[in-house]
Amino acid sequence: MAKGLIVKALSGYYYVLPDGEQPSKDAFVQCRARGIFKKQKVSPLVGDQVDYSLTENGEGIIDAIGDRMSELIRPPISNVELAVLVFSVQEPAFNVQLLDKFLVHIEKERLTTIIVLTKTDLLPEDTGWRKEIEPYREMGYEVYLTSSKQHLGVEEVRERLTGAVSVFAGQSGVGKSSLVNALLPGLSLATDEISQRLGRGKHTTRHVELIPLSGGWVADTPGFSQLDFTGLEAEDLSECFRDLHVYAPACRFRGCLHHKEPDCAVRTAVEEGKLASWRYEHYLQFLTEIKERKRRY
Ligand SMILES: Nc1nc2c(ncn2[C@@H]2O[C@H](COP(=O)(O)OP(=O)(O)OP(=O)(O)O)[C@@H](O)[C@H]2O)c(=O)[nH]1
Ligand SMILES: [Mg+2]
Ligand SMILES: [Zn+2]
Repeated sequence: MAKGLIVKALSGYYYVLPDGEQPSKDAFVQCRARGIFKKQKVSPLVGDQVDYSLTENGEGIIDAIGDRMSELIRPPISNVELAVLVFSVQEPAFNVQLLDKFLVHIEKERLTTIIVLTKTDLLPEDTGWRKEIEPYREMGYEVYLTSSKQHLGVEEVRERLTGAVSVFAGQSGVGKSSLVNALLPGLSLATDEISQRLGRGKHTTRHVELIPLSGGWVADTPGFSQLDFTGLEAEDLSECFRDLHVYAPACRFRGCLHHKEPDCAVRTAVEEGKLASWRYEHYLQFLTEIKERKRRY
């Protein structure tokens, strides 16, 4: 039995880099997963450390999956330490509500998050997004402004990713693959224009893939438009809003949902202008979504 790392999943195959080998096209072993995984309802993920054995036809079979340090459902990947949330300032337009949703998703997994804004060349002068992103810096998120087209901010992102295992996540068409290409001259991941009619990307990237980058790995992933709150309980939502959560310990009730409960310190903070009301509104919208999901099942 041999050990390795799943670096790519595509059409039922897993591409495993054997431990101790340098990544190159010939180094990867094309593997299938044992049927037992399906029965147990687990599927191997890119990022998994696995045990595999070679079959007669030269293919591999994944026999066992190592313990996961972290696991994301969207994009499907395990064992990353850093999530890079990618948003374009335009095409598609920057959307703070979606950013808050992504942040909940990532905070829930307790991953470190950085925010990368792309396509700054499309809006050279200040048109709102600069003001919209500022509060996130104040919340403690690192924010990077980039243009892959003009190679702006790319070196700063590279420096941050050095030595880490990170995943790019974001809507289709925001420029994830373009940024990975800019980080790695010589690489040519497929990219495509967004649909002008729909104002969004065409889901150009179809699979998750770990790509070696300065002593670490970076995963390019397919863009997604929908995110739900599967696996998140209403009581756990406020922890995913850093700025809001600092007020929670002062609420009268433990388990306060910061909605209609009396003596809620979060609501007071909003009334006193200490907490941004738009953040609180997003919190309430997501809370409603979680409650409605419960009602449906
Ligand atoms: N002007 C400008 N266009 C960019 C920039 N980065 C990417 N684009 C364009 O945006 C479009 C989408 O880029 P992709 O890299 O394919 O986007 P993606 O996020 O990988 O999309 P999916 O794979 O569908 O999730 C392409 O036409 C790129 O050329 C940039 O910095 N400036
Ligand atoms: Mg892509
Ligand atoms: Zn409260």
